[in-house]
Amino acid sequence: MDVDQLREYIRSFSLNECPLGNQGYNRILLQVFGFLGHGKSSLINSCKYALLDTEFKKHAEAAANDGGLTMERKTYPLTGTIIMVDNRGCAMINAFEMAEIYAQLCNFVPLEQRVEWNKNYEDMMFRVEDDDVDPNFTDFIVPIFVYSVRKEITAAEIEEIKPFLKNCRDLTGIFPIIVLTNKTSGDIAKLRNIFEGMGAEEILAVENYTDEDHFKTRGRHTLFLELIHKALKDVNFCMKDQRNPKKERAQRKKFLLKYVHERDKNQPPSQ
Ligand SMILES: Nc1nc2c(ncn2[C@@H]2O[C@H](COP(=O)(O)OP(=O)(O)OP(=O)(O)O)[C@@H](O)[C@H]2O)c(=O)[nH]1
Ligand SMILES: [Mg+2]
Repeated sequence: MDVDQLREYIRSFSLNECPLGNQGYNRILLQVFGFLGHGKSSLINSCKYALLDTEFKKHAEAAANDGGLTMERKTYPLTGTIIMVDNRGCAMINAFEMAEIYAQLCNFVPLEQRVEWNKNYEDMMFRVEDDDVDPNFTDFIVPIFVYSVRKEITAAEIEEIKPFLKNCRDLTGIFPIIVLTNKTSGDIAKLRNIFEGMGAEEILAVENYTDEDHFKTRGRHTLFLELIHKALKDVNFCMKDQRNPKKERAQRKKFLLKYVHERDKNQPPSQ
């Protein structure tokens, strides 16, 4: 598909037209995850730029350095149905931050709110209970994992990313789409291999549109539209099967509480 066809496909995508209808979902959340400063916000800006094709505008604030700029979970609508979510990045994946990442993935962290780390089991349980008051089970979640080619991936990171990707798959039914940013600034082939080795099915290498360089080309626009298109193909594939949004939410809740419980069991008691 060329740029115009991709754009048209994305703009006209409707959950109602999926093989078995919308099955109770009313929007698609493209949830963007990744470590601090790897280009999550810039990816969202790039997707908006490629889709809207007006002047380049920074919708999501991108950091001037590596500093953990995005602290809130913010939404950026691409169309009436498709929304990108800028999740809070983490400095180093550890059990505490990881639980929060899962809470964001599973949609138990309210959108447009600051994300706090370091919750204990009780905090997490209360959060989930609060969410039960007005549960959201109408979002179809597609995970996207961002990693910058500029950063040297470590063996420890690989050990942490691998189970995360698999859990994302189990929780959403979709293996996260990998987006390698800064593609001209490192060994892209090596990183691609590493992610393939972790089971990744779709890997896209991009050079995000940034304040410094937002020179638009057909190839660059196409890649961002292809990313959204791939996500929609995943949605379409999953929607061929009978799904139950309420049951899925219950499963995510069980996973989250079990995860936090296991984590706290392995922590030394606090002083
Ligand atoms: N050259 C180039 N710079 C990029 C690319 N992606 C991001 N950047 C730059 O890298 C810096 C960090 O990017 P952000 O988009 O803020 O990263 P983030 O993952 O949202 O960061 P946090 O919200 O802090 O976790 C910014 O200065 C961006 O302009 C890319 O693909 N190429
Ligand atoms: Mg950000």
